[in-house]
Amino acid sequence: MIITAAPKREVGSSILLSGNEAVAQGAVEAGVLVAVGYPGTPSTEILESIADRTDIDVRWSPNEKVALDVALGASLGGVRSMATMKHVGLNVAADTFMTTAYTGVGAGLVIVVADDPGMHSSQNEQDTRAYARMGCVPLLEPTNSAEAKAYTALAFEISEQFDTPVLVRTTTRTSHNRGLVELAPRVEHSTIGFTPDPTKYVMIPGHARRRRPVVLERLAQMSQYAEESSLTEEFGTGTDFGVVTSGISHHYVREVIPDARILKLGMSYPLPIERIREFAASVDRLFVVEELDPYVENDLLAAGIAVEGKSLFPQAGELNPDIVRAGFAKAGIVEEGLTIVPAPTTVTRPPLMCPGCPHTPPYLALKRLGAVVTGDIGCYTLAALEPLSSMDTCVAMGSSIGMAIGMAASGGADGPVVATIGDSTFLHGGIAGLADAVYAQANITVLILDNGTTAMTGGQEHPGTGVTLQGTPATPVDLLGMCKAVGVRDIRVVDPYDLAATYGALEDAISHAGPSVVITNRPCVEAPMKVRDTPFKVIADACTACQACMTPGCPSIVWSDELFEGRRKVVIDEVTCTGCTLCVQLCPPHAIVLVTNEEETANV
Ligand SMILES: Cc1ncc(C[n+]2csc(CCOP(=O)(O)OP(=O)(O)O)c2C)c(N)n1
Repeated sequence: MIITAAPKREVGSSILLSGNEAVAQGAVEAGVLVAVGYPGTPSTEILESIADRTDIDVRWSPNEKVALDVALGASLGGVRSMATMKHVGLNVAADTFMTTAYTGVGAGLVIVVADDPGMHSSQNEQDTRAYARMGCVPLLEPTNSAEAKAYTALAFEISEQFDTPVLVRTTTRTSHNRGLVELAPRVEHSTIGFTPDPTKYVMIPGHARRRRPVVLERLAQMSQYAEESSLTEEFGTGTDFGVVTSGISHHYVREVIPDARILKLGMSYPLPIERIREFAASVDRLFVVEELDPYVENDLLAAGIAVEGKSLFPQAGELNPDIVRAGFAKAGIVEEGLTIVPAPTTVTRPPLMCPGCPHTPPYLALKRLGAVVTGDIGCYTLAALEPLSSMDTCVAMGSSIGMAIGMAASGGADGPVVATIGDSTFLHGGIAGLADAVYAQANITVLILDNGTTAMTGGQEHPGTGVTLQGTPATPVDLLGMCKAVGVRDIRVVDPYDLAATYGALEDAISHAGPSVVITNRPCVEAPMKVRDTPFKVIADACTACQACMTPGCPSIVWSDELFEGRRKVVIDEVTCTGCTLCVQLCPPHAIVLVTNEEETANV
């Protein structure tokens, strides 16, 4: 975990908190005792911001389903509990989620899901409100940090009042924006204990059939709650037009048309449909501004309420004030106006692996070996981009191994099939795939890139790291032992900084009939500790400008102004060079030496 300067939290004070910190604060004040999740942008900081609390059990789980299982178990055990994840995490937890609606809860159970419209750091964009409807689970949507705190605390109350899990949906802007939040004292909720009730908690078909009407009856009660709740708020005046909003869209509308008549939905499932009908009747035209799917819009149309929405405001991507203004201009409500969101003035740079990243050498080797690479999600996904260009697929966490099995079975791959997967992702969703590779005796190699952390999301702990989110030492999962236990017979562990050894290990593994595994074992250079060794430099006179050192795409190596036979020589940025030696190993004229080498002569 990377600890950022935590704001001081004194009861009664108002402090700036991000939406994520505010969600955590709401849970703290509501007396949460177990808070669990799996990292994923934009949700990660929720748990990290309360990891230092000794009165709350704050944990990373290996994946979102396990997190929700843990939170549900704790809730049934009688303590308020919370599970956090990004939107795609709810796909992983969906199996538990859908039936949690049937079991109901013990003490309050809140599931916080952070959507990522615009896919700033996600493999897709999806609207968590669809899950609320599918599961008949209420969903609250804060628009800012103050509401993120208040709604999260309220969600625990709703959960207990209606015996249901409650979803809190944030989006990137509500998760990451900062706003003033007034801090209240924590209200302790000691355990109410576990009350065994197999008809409620053992979802065999006979019991589940009896719970289904309970779920629907509860939904009707919650609809009534939504109609009466102060979570629905009205702003502005006028009868020409009205706007139904939720989440961050609410602020965009107010920014574009400050005095617009607005009905803001704090609870967007179930909808306060009669309240909206009343609002609609009081205006000549009704608009819905919502991010992602036409979820409210379709419900209103189904209820016979005339409304305009996605014909004006896009369904794909994030909204912003300019896009909202353009929609209202198209509708003839406002003039096309000045740009509110200024165009970025930063230089765009392609994403690259870090200098010294231990993921780089294996992909150089895989490229040379002509492998068809089914990749996975993590920092190493950058290998799909130039100059490594050595990943062929990446779909969802843990998919690499199953896809490799299928690719090999298809016979369509023009080269050996290799699945590449990080340690966190392997523990998240890769183990079952590896078991299947053994079961199917698939002719594939699985490359587990063990850098000892969940680097992509900022360096979080996982069951293989030997330490918990709260800093307690833990027994690390033995990846090698696990592969053996699953039944893999051909396993190699290799230091990825040794390019020849890495190439050799992969070449041997590929030539093995049946499933094989290669594990690389260098820690991430950025987290949990910054790994820095003596940097290297280029002896300009010895450089033949062959560009071999450029092939890994190391950001520390840049072109110099000096030419050799018309090609540009290179220099190394000594400040960012980590001393990994990869370029040294690639340099034919041995022109790269340690900066401490006084002689300025090649030493390799
Ligand atoms: C279902 C799901 N949960 C979480 C994420 C966010 N996420 C992307 S990659 C990743 C894990 C990366 O860790 P690892 O596999 O160890 O690779 P590294 O980044 O360390 O190289 C996470 C948590 C996601 N994309 N999908």
